[in-house]
Amino acid sequence: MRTSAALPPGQREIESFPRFGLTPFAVRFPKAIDAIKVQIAGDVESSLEVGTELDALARVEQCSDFHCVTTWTHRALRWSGIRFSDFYRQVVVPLARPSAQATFVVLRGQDGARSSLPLEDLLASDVILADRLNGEPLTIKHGAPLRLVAPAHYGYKSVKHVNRIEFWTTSSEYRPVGFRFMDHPRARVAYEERGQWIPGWVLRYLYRPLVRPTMSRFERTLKDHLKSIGRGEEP
Ligand SMILES: Nc1nc2c(c(=O)[nH]1)N[C@H]1C(S)=C(S)[C@@H](COP(=O)(O)O)O[C@H]1N2
Ligand SMILES: [Mo]
Repeated sequence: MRTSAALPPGQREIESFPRFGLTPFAVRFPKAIDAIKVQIAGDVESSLEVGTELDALARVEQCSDFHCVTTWTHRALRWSGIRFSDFYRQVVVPLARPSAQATFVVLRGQDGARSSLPLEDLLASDVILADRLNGEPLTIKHGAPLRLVAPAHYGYKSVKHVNRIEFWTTSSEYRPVGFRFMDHPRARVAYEERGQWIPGWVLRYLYRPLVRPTMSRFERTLKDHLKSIGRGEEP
C-alpha cells in the first residue's frame, strides 16, 4: 500500500508511469479489450470462462505505490476493481471447485506474459483485479481490460490483460517468461526479493541501465500499435 515516507530498499521514485516489461512484450498487444473474459483452469473440477460473473462482486478502490523490479517506483496510483480474495471465494471456489491443495497460481495475459504467486499472497486484501486506473477505464498501456495489482510484490507479478488464471497443486510444470534467476516465487518488495540466487541489491545494478531504453522502446511500440489500430494517443 501507499507509503508516504521512505521508499522500499533500492527503489527510486519517478514521475511518469511508463508502459514496461520484458523486451519481447514491447511488440505484443491484447486483442480483446472491450469485454472482460477470464478462463479459470488448472487442478479444478471444472474449467470455465467467466465475464459478467465478476460484475456481482463488490467494487473496491485503493491507492498504492507501484514498484518495478528494475528499481523505478511510481507512487499513489488509484486503482479500482474487485478483490482477488472475493474473486477466489465467490467465483473460483463455487464455479470451478479447485483442489484444496491447488495453491500455486499462474496468471496469464493476452500478450503471452505470465507470472505466478502463492494463493496466500493473492488473498491479501490489497491484491485486486483492476479494470480502472485514476478514475478511468484501463488503457492498453496499463493492462486493458483487466489486470492484477499486487502492490507488495514487484511489478512483474501484476500481469496486465489477464485472460487466464490457473490453480495448480504443483509448480513443476511452470516456466517463467524470462531467465529463472529473474523470477522469485514471491517477489516481495519489502524484502527486496527481486529474483532467485542473486541477492536483490546486486540485481539493482544489473537492472538500472535497462530502465531508460526499455521505457523508450515500450513507448515507441505502443505509439505504432495505436496508430495501426486507428486509436489516438492514450493518457
Ligand atoms: N501482460 C503483461 N503484464 C505485465 C507486463 C507485460 O509486459 N505484459 N510487464 C510487467 C512488468 S515488468 C511491470 S513493471 C508492470 C508494468 O506495468 P505498466 O506497464 O502498467 O506500467 O507490468 C507487468 N505486467
Ligand atoms: Mo517490471
